[in-house]
Amino acid sequence: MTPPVPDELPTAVAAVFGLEPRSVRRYGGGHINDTYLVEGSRAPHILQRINDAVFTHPVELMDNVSRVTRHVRARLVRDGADDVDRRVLTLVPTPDGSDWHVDANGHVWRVFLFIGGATSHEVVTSPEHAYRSASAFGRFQQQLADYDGPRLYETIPRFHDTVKRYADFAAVVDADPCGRAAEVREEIDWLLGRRELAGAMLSLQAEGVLPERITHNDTKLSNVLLDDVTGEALCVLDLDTVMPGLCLYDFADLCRSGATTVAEDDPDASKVDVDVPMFEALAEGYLSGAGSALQPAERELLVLAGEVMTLEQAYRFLGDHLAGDTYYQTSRTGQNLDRARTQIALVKALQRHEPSLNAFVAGLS
Ligand code: ADP
Ligand code: GN1
Ligand code: MG
Repeated sequence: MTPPVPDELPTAVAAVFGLEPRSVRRYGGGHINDTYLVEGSRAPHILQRINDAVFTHPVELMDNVSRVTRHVRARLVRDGADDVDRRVLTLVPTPDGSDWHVDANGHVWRVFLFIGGATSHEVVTSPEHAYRSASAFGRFQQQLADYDGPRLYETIPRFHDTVKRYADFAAVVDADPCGRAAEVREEIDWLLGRRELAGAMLSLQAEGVLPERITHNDTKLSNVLLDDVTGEALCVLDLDTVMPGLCLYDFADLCRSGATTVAEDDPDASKVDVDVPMFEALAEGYLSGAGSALQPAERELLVLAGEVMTLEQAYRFLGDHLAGDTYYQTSRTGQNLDRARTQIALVKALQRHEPSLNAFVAGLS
């Protein structure tokens, strides 16, 4: 866990970036970084302290973000897009030209232009919303398909290595540092029984069926901004995990976060089911955005990928609950357990719906 940010520090750091802040307040619903909205005499900006307990090489991470945003910006300009500053994140450097600032305690901060008149939604509101968000992530895949710079750093090595996630989970169950395992034995046993499913994507990658690409890796629906007036999906956010990966992971996390009937931390997992119209809209949207970037084998595995990613998230949430809530930001006791339970219920629901969801995907052109 990173230490809390001292109250006066964000304002001081904003000044380092030359922002002349009048108001600096916490902003957004992310689980990882410390995010602030800075308002003052200049246009609003987003200020973030990178969570260096999660991202242990923040300068490499910033190098990735800089490369990726510049590449996407160049693509947008080349394609004649309007309003480019609202369609890609824009890093704002310090007056001496650095994309980041290191504070006295060694933590790394950065500033982006604030994209106004747009909202990142925690919960998907309509199939149209799902379609647009998914097509933005598909388009992001398409925009990065011709990136030919140096290989991006792996900002979290083996981030979507679900077999390692399984092993890490089994280890924390054994260690049980907070004595919480006995209360969640049923969930633990179910998760430990899913080893084969956990390895499904990695086996296909090892067999050469699934190619490595540059992917976002954290495509939950709150990581895209929708225009408040037109509803258009403007900009993909949260580029900290953009690195080499499988594009199926990107569809899968959309499915996990958007094709469900309840919020990620709903305390009543019995309400979880697949929201079929949302799933359909996500699949159509992602494929329309990614277009020719996807191979037939990738298209055929969308549903399985959704199951694996949701399972991975269940290992991570229940593992964090057992570890004492050290990774994800929480606002109440038991939140990570509730999150884990919704994920388990969603894996089961996706498996129940698998034949019809696969048939739907097969019917898409
Ligand atoms: P985390 O990694 O903690 O999820 P994010 O980078 O996703 O952090 O940012 C958290 C939230 O802040 C986003 O969900 C979004 O609401 C808001 N946000 C981030 N960057 C911008 C931006 N450039 N313009 C407007 N809102 C932003
Ligand atoms: C975290 O950063 P945020 O809140 O968008 C996490 C994702 C999880 C997600 C679950 C770097 O995403 O991997 O899927 O929470 N990001 C990181 O809500 O671990
Ligand atoms: Mg986020």
